[in-house]
Amino acid sequence: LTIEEQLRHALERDELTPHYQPKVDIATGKVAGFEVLLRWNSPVLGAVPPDRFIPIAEQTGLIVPIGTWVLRTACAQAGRWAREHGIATRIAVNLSIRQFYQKDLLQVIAAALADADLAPHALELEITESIAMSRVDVVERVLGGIRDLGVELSIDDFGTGYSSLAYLKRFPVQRLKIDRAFVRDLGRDADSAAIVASVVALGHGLQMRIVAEGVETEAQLALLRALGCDEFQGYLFARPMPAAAVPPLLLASG
Ligand code: G
Ligand code: G
Ligand code: G
Ligand code: NA
Ligand code: MN
Repeated sequence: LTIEEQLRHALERDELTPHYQPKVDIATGKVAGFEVLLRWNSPVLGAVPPDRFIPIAEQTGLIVPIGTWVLRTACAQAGRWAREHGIATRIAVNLSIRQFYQKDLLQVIAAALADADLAPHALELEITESIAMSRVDVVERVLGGIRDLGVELSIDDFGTGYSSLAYLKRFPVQRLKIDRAFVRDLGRDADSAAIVASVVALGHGLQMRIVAEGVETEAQLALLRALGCDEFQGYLFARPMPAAAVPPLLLASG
């Protein structure tokens, strides 16, 4: 049986689970938010990693219903955390380019927030540079609409695509996430430190916060702090975790 056939039934069979990975404010050490990362446990195929099934979901269009479900589930979860545990945090949901071209995307986002009773600024959407570089009229309508809802935006995997900051300046983006390839090579090659320093300088010049992803060592974190990054995410602090692990983590970390 193929991944595609199994994926078609994964939603209705309740095989998909969002996990949550903390983003930490480098200056205060406090958890600033969580990225939502999907996990698929298929009874037929076992645990299938997202870098295998997300591309198939994108090719087949299944990412549209799956993406809507992730958005609604994560918003509902954050709404419950707020009501039941007094947790005010930000959740970041990945948005693929297929969803970006979905005609009712803005209504889907607005309904997810309303049904979850979640404040718009508690939601962030992570888009890739390819989205930001798409047809300019669509980009301005959709990103402008997301901004008008009060939802935040970040550019994911920054530095791996073709966007220029001059172009990004026109979009209502609050954060840039430096791709983990640059973080991995920090301290190993001088070029990666130079790239991180440039992204920080230009991003800060555009009033954006800089998030480093894939941080695994104290040495990387020390370099990122010295280079002026604002937030980090990575195994050094925590791996993506099931929702039930989030309230205890926040209680323990103050
Ligand atoms: O969790 P992991 O680092 O293995 O994720 C691998 C890839 O899958 C990353 O590019 C991540 O952005 C993507 N991914 C994980 N969950 C989602 C999701 O809910 N929606 C989309 N569009 N991509 C996701
Ligand atoms: O699929 P839908 O009818 O919602 O698409 C809305 C518009 O966006 C259509 O004009 C369609 O051709 C266009 N579109 C859909 N997907 C893509 C894409 O991946 N890239 C670009 N550039 N346009 C797309
Ligand atoms: O493309 P995107 O940035 O959404 O991908 C995030 C992916 O990075 C997820 O699959 C997540 O599991 C993974 N990830 C998160 N932290 C680390 C880390 O410290 N090291 C590595 N190698 N991967 C990480
Ligand atoms: Na992401
Ligand atoms: Mn990324």
